[in-house]
Amino acid sequence: MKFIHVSDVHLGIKPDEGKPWSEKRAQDIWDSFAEVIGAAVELKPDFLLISGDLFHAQPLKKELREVNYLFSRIPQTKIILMAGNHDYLRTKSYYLTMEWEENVYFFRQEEPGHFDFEEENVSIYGLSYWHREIGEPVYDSIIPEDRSKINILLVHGGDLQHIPYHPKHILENGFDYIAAGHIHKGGQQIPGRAVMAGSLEPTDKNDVGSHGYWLGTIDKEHTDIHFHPVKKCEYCHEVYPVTGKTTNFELCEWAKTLLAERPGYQYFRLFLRGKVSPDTGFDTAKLEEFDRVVDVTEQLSPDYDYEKLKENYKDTLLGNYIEEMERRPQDVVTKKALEYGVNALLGYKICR
Ligand SMILES: [Mn+2]
Repeated sequence: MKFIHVSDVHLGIKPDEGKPWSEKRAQDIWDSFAEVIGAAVELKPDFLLISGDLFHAQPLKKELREVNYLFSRIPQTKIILMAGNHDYLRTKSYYLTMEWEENVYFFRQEEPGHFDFEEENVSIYGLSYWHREIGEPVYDSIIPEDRSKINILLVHGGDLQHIPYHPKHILENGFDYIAAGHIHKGGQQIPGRAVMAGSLEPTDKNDVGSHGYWLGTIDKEHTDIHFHPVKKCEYCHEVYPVTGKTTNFELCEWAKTLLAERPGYQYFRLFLRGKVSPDTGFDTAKLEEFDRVVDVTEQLSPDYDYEKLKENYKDTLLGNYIEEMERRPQDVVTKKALEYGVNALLGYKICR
């Protein structure tokens, strides 16, 4: 049996609000989902598993129509769908009144249920969120009815407020594959058996790394699963090591080179990191005007010459403070306390 596993598409989200490319990113998320459907047209998997948060919020009627149209393009594939914590069901949710294509199987209840597929010898278990949060570990206690089938559990959660679960435990209960979603950084939790799909695309500037969908084959004996990146957007965090000599021109050159060298789908958070004179600041607003620069953060600490300060401020509060701090065990806390204290006594604002 062949399947595509995808999660956390968050249709309807508008990432990087306020940035000139924000609208494009919103459209890209729809296009990426259409790309997954395109892959299904070509590869004809038996199942398309969508592990929750297909929508970023309650879907509009017209949004569901768009999705249903895409589903109609892959009649040979059965689509298994659930609502996650973002698009959780409520009585008036359009999810419930939607007239889905025949190939769509939607978990309507918060109580675990399952769909059986005789021809493929597959049972798929799951539920939909009816609440923003579910703290009980409900997945851990689901037992598949027939162990001779290929039993798959559609999962959305993994943190304390969203159905915490133990992949190993679930597999021991008799499941052959856990198709998980919710955590936006994906990966194989148990190789070939439990996969956190990750969000199809990053939805936040801190979702670094590759995003995409998973293509797998499974039978009772083995699974084979591969990640397929969708390259519409990848956030990268880049650090520039600044010194006392760094200039704004130099930083602009660096950013320009970075943007020219790296592929157009990469977007950047830039960090300026280093020890500089405590009154140094850089023109971060200028860098933030660059295309594909999401934001710029200064992580600067002052390059004090403590020996010199001690000499110049001997027998004053500042001199005594430095001496006292130097008598303490030199761990991270002491060093930070020394730096913050000196900042305060010299009248500088405290650096982050
Ligand atoms: Mn979620």
